[in-house]
Amino acid sequence: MIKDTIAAIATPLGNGGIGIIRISGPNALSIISKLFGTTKKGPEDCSNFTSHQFMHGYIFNSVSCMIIDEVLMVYMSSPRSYTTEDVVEIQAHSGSLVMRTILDQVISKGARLAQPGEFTKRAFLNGRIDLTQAEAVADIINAKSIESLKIAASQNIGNLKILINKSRQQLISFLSLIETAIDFPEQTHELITAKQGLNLVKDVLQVCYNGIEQYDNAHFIKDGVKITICGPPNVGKSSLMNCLLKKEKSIVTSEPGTTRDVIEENLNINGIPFIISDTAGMHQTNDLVEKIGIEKAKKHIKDSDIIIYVKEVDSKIRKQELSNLIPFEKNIIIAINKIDLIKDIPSIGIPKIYQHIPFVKISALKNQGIDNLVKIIIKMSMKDFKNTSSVVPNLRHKTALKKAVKFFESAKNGLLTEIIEETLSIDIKNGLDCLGEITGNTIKIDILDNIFKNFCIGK
Ligand SMILES: Nc1nc2c(ncn2[C@@H]2O[C@H](COP(=O)(O)OP(=O)(O)O)[C@@H](O)[C@H]2O)c(=O)[nH]1
Ligand SMILES: [Mg+2]
Repeated sequence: MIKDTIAAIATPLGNGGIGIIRISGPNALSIISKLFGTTKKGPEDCSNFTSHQFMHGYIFNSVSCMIIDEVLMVYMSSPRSYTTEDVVEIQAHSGSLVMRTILDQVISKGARLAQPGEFTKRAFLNGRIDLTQAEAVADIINAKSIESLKIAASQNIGNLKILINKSRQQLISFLSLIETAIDFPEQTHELITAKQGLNLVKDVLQVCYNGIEQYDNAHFIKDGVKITICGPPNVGKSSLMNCLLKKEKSIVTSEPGTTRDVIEENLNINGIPFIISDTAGMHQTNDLVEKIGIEKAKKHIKDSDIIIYVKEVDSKIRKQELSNLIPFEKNIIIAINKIDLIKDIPSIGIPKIYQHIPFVKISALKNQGIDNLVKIIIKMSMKDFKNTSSVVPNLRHKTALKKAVKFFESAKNGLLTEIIEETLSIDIKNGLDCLGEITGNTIKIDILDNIFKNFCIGK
């Protein structure tokens, strides 16, 4: 059980109006009593302070009694706090030195420096929120578009938890009937009817399938659509990257082989977050650094959702040219660049096998045709998107749902043929465990650590 008291600076370090130091645990109040006073005389006993009420006062150096800062301090008594433990928050002036000095004082009085996400982890372990809500906290902090914020907020108030828990509760009741039937075969046989069970399992399966579909259709709103710009050297890939970003991110020169490493940047178009990557030009080379760059580019192409293949206006696309890209079954757009160089643009020579691929004529230098390119990108991103629900599972949830489906499909088949209570019970139990992984009811400790290690300190 958690018994130590943790502390951290909860706001970004740097100069600002207010910075918050957060303390959580059984000793929060006794620690603050050694450091905080409402008068300039020195620290005082805070144990009779009213919970959830801001107190104006000072933080003192506990040894010299020198005032470190004038602050507002709030004490939130257990269980009405973020972690459900006793929590103290100190609002000080935000400067790195003053914040660190106060934190040092708090730690010298017995608190331990919190690990990333540890406050939220405690909120989860203490049962105030489930795992989907804890994950949503990180999603809210990392949200890069209004749509992703909406999804994160919906998950944070428990919409995914409610959905999963409803199925779990129904399955647990059903499971107890099956177990009774196993223990008392004569007496309770009529308790389970195959129809009853079948309807329930079908409903749960529907919830799982909907969740998986919703992930496939809408996860990009949370995770971002990955776009990779690729093509031969010197065709204007980096120029296109800069044009889309509206800033000079990638180095552009007339020298082939300028871009060697993958350059990545976030971009928000119409509320959709994109992660755009500029890559090294694909060609045969003996330059070691360029070779590594090309390998990295290939890996990026594999991981991306949309590929923009850039080509110069006066060169034809060869029959085999895109053969390396097609197998990845990504959305491809051909961007014919440098149209400003040619007055009468010839009809673009695209081999028959590539004619299903949309193409767009652009000039990255003169910012021509970029609007059309952006329209195609948005259309591709939104292709399968039906915003029917604000509940969008993440990849971890989807993996658990897929595992659950296997067990529930097996349970369904059992119910359709001949009920063998023992097998049915195992399938339902295993399926329940998978659903419990989502909410955190049945989660392994290493997975839990992995989730929280991506949080920031102080959250
Ligand atoms: N005329 C013209 N030149 C361009 C255009 N786009 C890029 N360039 C030039 O082509 C050269 C190579 O561009 P860069 O973006 O570095 O190509 P990359 O090697 O594919 O990344 C540079 O001299 C650019 O100024 C364009 O639309 N029109
Ligand atoms: Mg380049």
